[in-house]
This record gives sequence, structure tokens and C-alpha cells, in this order.
Amino acid sequence: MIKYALGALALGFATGIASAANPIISNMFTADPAALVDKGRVYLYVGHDEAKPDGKDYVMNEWRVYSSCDMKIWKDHGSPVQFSTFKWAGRDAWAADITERGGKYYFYATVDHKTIPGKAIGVAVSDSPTGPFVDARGSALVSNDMTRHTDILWDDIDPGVFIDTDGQAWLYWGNTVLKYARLKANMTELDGPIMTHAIESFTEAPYVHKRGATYYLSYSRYFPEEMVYATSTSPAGPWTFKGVIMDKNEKVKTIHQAIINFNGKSYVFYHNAKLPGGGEFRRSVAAEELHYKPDGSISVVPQTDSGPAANPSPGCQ
Ligand code: FUB
Repeated sequence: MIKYALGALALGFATGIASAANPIISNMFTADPAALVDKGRVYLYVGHDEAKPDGKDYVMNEWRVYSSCDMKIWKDHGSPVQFSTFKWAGRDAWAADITERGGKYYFYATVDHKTIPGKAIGVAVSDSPTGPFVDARGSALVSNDMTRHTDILWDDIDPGVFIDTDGQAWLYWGNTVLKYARLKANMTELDGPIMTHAIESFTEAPYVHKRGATYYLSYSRYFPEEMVYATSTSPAGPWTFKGVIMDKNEKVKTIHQAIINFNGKSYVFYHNAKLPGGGEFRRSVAAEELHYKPDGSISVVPQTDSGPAANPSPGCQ
């Protein structure tokens, strides 16, 4: 469980991992990061890539949770939510996202529906960012029969949840077509129609964050994917394409980002295939510091082996 990076850091935790470098998790393959900053601590949620070295498809059964006070040392919180948390789901713990509202933690997750062919989005809830999580509805929030924009079975994936400063919550998701909808204040029901945006070469992984008065929509374009972004003055768009955040990976076609502000700095989480034995279905989550230019544009982020510098959050234990 313990990784001693560069021979310079030797830290032991009975229940966790210590890492001084990318990838953040070195004892298993992980993908599709989601992140939440809560009470001065950053929580990282990842899918677990369990494919064998010669695997030809994703094998993903659970999400795993880690947390850090400084973006350097990560504590392992195990797996408090699996695809089987959703009794109506048959398989696949694909990409997820999380937010907090009213002291509860809402985890939006991609799974494969047992009875409605195709991928679906469920929402699980917990009183703690580390779970345990329970199904908040007992049914899918979004299923493939609710969307008719494409014929593919995997166009209802990759939820990204965003609560605006006015309290309105939004859900973004999709593959090939970017979809979005308002969420009710209870966070477990759509509030109004499912809408779409025509956006430059959208593949998947939509993620909205706000900085000042500007809304940033980051996503994956092309395949192999590169991480790009657009901006708007509204969470409902229209979106103006701005450019590349991170170039495409080697050995894996996906990249899936999450962007946070933590303790005065900005960070991007993503995945690559750099862990030994890594590949298309054996990915690894990593993090980098992200920088904005004075005009609000995002500088291209290089992937590093070292990861972000330690950024201790005052009072975080
Ligand atoms: O991990 C399965 C799928 O691969 C995710 O839903 C996509 O974002 C891509 O990373």
C-alpha cells in the first residue's frame, strides 16, 4: 500500500497510501477522476480499472475514494459505492461526479441498466464524502430511453454536476452529444427538459466550473481524446470554444478531467496509462496544477511525473 517516490519521502499510514508523485494511486489501475473540496480537504473519486493485462474491454465494478490535505499525501477510504449500490444496474462503474448540498453528498454515476438497454445515470447519497452511499432514488435519473439524440447505447454517460452561485444545480452528460438539464433542489430529479448543445467536436466527459463570472465547460474532444474547454457567461451556454488544456495520452484514448480550486490554487485531475502494465483499460489517475492567464484563459497543462507541489491546507487533519 505504500509508495516511496523518488526515495525522498517515506510515509506510513496503517489504512492509507502515501504518494509523492503521479500517478496518485500506484497499487491499482484507476480512471475517470471526480473531485470535491469539503471543509479544507480534497476528496478524489475514481473508477477502478480491473481489466487483465490482455483485456479487451473495461472491467469496472466499483468507485474508490481518497482524500488529501495537501494534494501530495493521499489517504485511502476504500470503496463506499459500487455499481451494485444501484439495484437496477447490471454492471459497469463508469465515470461519476459528486457535489455537496445541505450537508449531504450526491454522487452521480454512470452504470449499465439491467432492463433498459444502454448506459444510465444514477444518483447515490451519503451523509459523508467518504460514504457509505445509498441509492437516492431506487431508479435511474437518466436512462437511454429518455434520450433519442443518437442510436448508440453509451450516450448517457459521464455526468458532471454543477451548483451555481444562485443555488441552481445543473447536470451535464453525454457521449457524441452534450446534454444538460436543471436539477431540482432535492438533487435527485431533473427539473425540466433534457437539452443539448452543439459544441466543437464533443466526445464525452463534460465538466462545468465557474471562476468569477465566467463558466468553464471542459470536455474531451476527438478520439484519441484531448482535453479542451469552452467558456460562457451562463451555465446554459452558448459556449465559445477556447482551446486545449491537455494534449492526448499515449497508450490510452481517453483522458477524463475534473477541475477544482483547493487552498488558493487550481488543479486538474485526469487519467493516463503511465503506471507499469497500463493501457486502454488499465488507466491511472494523476493531477497537475492548472494556471489561468490574466485574461482568464487556461494555460496548456503538461503531464508531469512529479505532480503538484505540496499545498498544505490550514487546519486540515
Ligand atoms: O471509464 C469508462 C469511460 O471511459 C468513461 O465513462 C469515459 O469518460 C472514458 O474515460
